[in-house]
Amino acid sequence: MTAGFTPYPAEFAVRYRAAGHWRGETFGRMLRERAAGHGERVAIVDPAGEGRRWTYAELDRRADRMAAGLVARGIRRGDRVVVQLPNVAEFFEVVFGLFRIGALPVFALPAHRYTEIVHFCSFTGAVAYVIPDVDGGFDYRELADRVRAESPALRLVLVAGEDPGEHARLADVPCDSPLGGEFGEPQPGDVAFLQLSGGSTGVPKLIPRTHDDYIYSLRGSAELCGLDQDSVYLCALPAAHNFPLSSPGSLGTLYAGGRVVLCPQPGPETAFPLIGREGVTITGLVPPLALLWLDAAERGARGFASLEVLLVGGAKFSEEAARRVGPLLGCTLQQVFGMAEGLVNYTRLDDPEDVITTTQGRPISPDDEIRVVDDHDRDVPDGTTGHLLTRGPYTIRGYWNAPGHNADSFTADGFYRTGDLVRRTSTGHLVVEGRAKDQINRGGEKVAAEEIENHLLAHPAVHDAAVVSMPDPYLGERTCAYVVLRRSERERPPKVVELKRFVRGRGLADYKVPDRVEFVDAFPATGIGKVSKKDLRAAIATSLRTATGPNAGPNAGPNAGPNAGPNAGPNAGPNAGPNAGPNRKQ
Ligand code: OOB
Repeated sequence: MTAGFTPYPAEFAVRYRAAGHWRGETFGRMLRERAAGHGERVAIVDPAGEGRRWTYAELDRRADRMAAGLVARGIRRGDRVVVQLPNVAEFFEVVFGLFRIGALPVFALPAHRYTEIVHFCSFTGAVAYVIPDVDGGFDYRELADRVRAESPALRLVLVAGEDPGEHARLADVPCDSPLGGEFGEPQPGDVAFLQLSGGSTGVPKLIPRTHDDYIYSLRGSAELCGLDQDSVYLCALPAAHNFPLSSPGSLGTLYAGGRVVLCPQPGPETAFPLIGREGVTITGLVPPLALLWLDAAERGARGFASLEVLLVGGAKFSEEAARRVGPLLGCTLQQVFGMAEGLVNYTRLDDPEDVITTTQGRPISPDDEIRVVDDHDRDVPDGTTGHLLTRGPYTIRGYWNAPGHNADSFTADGFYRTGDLVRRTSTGHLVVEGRAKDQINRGGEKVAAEEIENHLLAHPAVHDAAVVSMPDPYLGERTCAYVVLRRSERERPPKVVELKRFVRGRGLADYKVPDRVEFVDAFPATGIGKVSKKDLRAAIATSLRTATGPNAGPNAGPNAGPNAGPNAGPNAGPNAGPNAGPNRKQ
């Protein structure tokens, strides 16, 4: 068992095993078995460059060689390794190599930058960091130079690509020497990797998932998405995210013995030809991408005829858009409402059309326990909106090394407080009605308000900051930062672009830079004197409606409305009330 991990209580572990959910599988053995059963079948297709097609036997061999090479470079069981790769075949070679030796991948996303990566490395004490050389015009080697200087435990940076700069080439790592027996085999109950939480706190929390629990979630997903050996899954979203990884995702597809096709860009111009060429049968998208695909199909783009199932999740998919999927893409929609912490809900392939288009599905497992409660943790009846709490065979019992957060995020009896507001229908399906957590869901990309507020507060002109969501026809939500300037700065306020540049300059993922900034003299207060984010959300929604009209198209996007200067927002006026005080958060 790994330090920092909250184990499942013994009586639950016994129950989950007895029910056949946890079958004592590990990722290392899973791949070995598939390779033994049908080694000649293609497992991974990476169309980049000359194109690569790895069979199960090839992936298995590569995982072994990578594992041996990593050990030769000093990586040991239980070590953490930050993996930040785009959708390339090496992702699977590295991850399965790490699984084999029981070292834990920490799944960073390609969008993450200095601040996030330094946090992942220092918080986990990572000994290695795996990156591409350049991807999407960004040089990850330079990022790694800076990260390394800040991360004492980091001994090794491995670069997938020809020119590793100051670092080592990933391609030079694999070797043939057999693994020494001293490593033992990872156990099914061991933590397999650390996922990232969407987060609502100052820094992202890490999610420890075990072989047993994660394999159950992807086996269950694969079954109810109808995967088999003939399935071809297009990995269009970033491979390391929980949705394309396990719902049913690439790992669910490999479990079922199917084929994973890596898509370098998720837009229809790249994805449709690839679907056509590879005979893709199933894929998963966030709502904004699904909208792009639908629009492309409506304009006459073709190539997706082989597609049988489209999963949409990560953020709420509107009923209107959901109803367009069948007619335009000719496939069955499956809504997915999941979370890296565990619980995943799906509409079923044979659900009635209305259920598929108006709900976000029901849990994978009969042993997923769902509670919908009021503000005092009292259960509310079906049909009433409340807070979603959940416990089950693939939902974590605690974040990694975070006792303080765990006390807030879990009930005493182990239910995870999802922060989502849902309603349960009489059929047991869940409808997501909103969110109680302080997070903005920017088309599936999660932005923790507090994290961005802390970056804004670091600006010398900023006295206080409150980040809220604003409605957006394309992404669903975007971020709006309300800012109170220091009194001395109000005569000559900084420009909005300057504040954005400042936040970006702090080195964080681009999607976290506020889409809009509004200056106010004070924040509206709740009855007990806290910042009323509800009022701020209402204010920006009203101001957008008046500025852009009800028919504002999808491009009325970031700052498309007039970013009226200081004093444009609520409570504009000279009386900085009780909430004008600094609000620095930890
Ligand atoms: C997925 O995972 P995360 O960890 O990035 O985000 C989880 C949160 C949920 O708590 C919920 O707030 C939101 O994302 N969410 C949805 C949703 N699916 C996720 N909100 C409304 N409707 C949906 N369909 O986003 C994730 C993980 C596995 C599968 C799918 C998505």
